[in-house]
Amino acid sequence: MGTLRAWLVAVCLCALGSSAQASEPQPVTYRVTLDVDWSAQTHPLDFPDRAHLTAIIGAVHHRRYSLFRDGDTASSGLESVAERGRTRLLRAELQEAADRGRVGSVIKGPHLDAVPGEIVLTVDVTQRHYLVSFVTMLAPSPDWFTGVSVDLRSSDGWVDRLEVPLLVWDAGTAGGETFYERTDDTQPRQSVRISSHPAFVFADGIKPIGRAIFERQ
Ligand SMILES: [Ca+2]
Repeated sequence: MGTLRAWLVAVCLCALGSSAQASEPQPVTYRVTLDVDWSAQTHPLDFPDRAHLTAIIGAVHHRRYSLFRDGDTASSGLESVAERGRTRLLRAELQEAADRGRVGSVIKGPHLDAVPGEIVLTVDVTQRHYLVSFVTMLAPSPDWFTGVSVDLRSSDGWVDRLEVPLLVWDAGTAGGETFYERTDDTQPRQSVRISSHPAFVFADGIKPIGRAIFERQ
């Protein structure tokens, strides 16, 4: 009897072992298309010359990391992207978060020289790092950016397709009421908010500058 019990325990341990192995993170790949329609036709108010989007930067991460969220205070890295389109500081922050296990991988993407236009990225998510966030500066602008932060899990696995609007956000780190104006840093730093600038708010609501489409490969 004792032998049988020992044998059963061994079988159970074995089963646990194989199930643990099966749940090891297996990357799932998404193609991400940023379909940017921002133009003088869609957003005529004060539409700036040489409007463009700076290089994409972001991360695949879990919920203990946040790149931007309504009401949060921008990190120095996000400030640097939103005001100058510079990614070096945010890359360092993402690396530190990666060292702590909160970020699985850093997302880097091209800039968009002129709008409207399209950017295509490929991102790999895992069971551990299932959130995707990235940002890019609206340029020129004081501290305005667009980006997304999405959860790609579904009730039974992974979503096949997800489409989210590219809203314009104000990082709350600099003043300025026009695309060309940037006043000193706001003190204290204000919250990250969806922009209420009239260039993006219409009678029927906020108009995004495009959409991001996630397609499982
Ligand atoms: Ca601002």
